[in-house]
Amino acid sequence: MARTSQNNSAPTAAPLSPADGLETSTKPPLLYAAIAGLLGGAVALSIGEFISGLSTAVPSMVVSAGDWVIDSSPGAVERWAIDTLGTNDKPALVIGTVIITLLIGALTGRLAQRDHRLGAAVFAVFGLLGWWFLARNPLTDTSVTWLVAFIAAAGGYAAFRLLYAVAEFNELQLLGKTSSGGTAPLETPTNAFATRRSFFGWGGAAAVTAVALTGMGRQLRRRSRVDDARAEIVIDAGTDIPTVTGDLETFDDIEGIASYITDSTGDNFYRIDSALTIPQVDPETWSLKITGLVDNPVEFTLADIQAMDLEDHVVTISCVSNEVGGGLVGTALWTGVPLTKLLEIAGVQAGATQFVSRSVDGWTAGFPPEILQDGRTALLAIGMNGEPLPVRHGFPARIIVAGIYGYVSATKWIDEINLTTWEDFDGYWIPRGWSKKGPIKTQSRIDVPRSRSEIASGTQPIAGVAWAPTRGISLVEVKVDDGPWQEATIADSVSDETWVQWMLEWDAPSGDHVIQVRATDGDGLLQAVGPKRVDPDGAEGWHIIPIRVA
Ligand SMILES: Nc1nc2c(c(=O)[nH]1)N[C@H]1C(S)=C(S)[C@@H](COP(=O)(O)O)O[C@H]1N2
Ligand SMILES: [Mo]
Repeated sequence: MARTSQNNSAPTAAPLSPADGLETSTKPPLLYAAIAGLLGGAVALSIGEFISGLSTAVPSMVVSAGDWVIDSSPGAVERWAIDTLGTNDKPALVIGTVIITLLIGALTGRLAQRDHRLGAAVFAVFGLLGWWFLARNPLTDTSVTWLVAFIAAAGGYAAFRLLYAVAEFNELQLLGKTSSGGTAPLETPTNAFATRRSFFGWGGAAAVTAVALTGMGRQLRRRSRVDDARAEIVIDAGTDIPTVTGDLETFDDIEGIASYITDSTGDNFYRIDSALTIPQVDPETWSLKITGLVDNPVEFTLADIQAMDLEDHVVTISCVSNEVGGGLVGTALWTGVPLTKLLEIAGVQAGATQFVSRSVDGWTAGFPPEILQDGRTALLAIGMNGEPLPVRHGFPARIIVAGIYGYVSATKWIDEINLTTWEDFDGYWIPRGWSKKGPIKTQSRIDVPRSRSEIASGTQPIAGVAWAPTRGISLVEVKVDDGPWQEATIADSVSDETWVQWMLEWDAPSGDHVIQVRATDGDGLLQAVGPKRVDPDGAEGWHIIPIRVA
């Protein structure tokens, strides 16, 4: 298709820029080639999204790629991302993955200008990567990964080739050549845009297809398949939730204080996990295996668990990443089977020095089983505040162990308990720079008045919560400006495994003030003044807030 200098003098050659070399004369301009590649990439991704909407056995390729980024980034980077991007780190990851794919698509267009085989090669690599991201995702049914990746890559490549061919054809026309290569100079100077407009028609169609497939996939996925099944499960919490029944004196009436039992509907109860999409576990087919250093490896269905003697315990759980004064802590009535009971059935061997739990999506946590001997609450929980576990909190079953942080114990969507040795295994967060043992540190928090708020002068409550499960809280003290530490009143709590609400009445004088709180645990140990950052084993420090009294 080489253009000769004679051809070059034809009037129709005018729209071509001088930069177009002899060999590249009928190749689409870079912009068009890049758009073709970008849209091909978009179509490929959207096919993956659509298929993942059709089947729970196929997670989204984009999300799986994001999972890989999370899994392979050092803990510090993941922490940094969570800190800087806040709870937006997950959408940001997904958007980042999409943008990178689109950019690579655009580059593919550029490569294809040189040699079509390069374009095909990039889509082949895309397919391979897509396959690999899917295959390493524990939620994937691996028998279909090849097919999904192939369909996505092939569909994307087909879209790319189509658009590229349209762009190429347009260039031929601009050159006054037929697609068969013959020269047929046009009588009127060709309007380059009019000739190229068909490309935008096809390109628009590809874009609409990609958006529609993605939208349908997301819609299908959103229709959470387990919500209906969950609604049918009744949690027979033998105990009524304290305070709902009014059998406990709490400070729930103080406006702005964290209520003694945290609302677990909606998103009021904090949620922390590494899952880009919340695992949807079918309770009908779910089972929990106990494996490793046990005499009788066992497997329980949900019906097996429900048929056991269930216990109810109010327990405060907290995240090791909770900053001083932070909200990554909550209290609920948990219903479930004591872990000791399950371990008894499995017959734990003497050499077992680590209790590892694993979720359906491959997340893991481990703690020394010897801590269970002090009688603390440790459950395979299936109920939260009298309802089946909310899907975001681990439906159908999770671990709750009083007194240790979530990252070493509280596995949601659990499907395996493995008894092993302390040395033989590290849970998910350990190689990412977090301490292997995670006892919850004593913390206290001022909820009322809000930090940096302005309140009226006169008698005002200073109030909040303090927790040190399983040691309990024996004293909470408040200090205003340079005044003395004053003892706050502590509300009722059901046990030392929960937080306590505390309150101090304050005769607030006008002006700017600083309020501090500190707690002493049930062992008589004063909360550490720190300050210490959250990693590697939990923040330390007294909560201090500035406020203004009008
Ligand atoms: N499967 C799974 N379980 C998990 C996690 C996770 O990332 N994946 N995160 C843990 C952490 S770090 C905490 S603090 C608690 C939080 O439980 P919640 O989201 O129900 O409040 O869940 C734990 N269980
Ligand atoms: Mo956590």
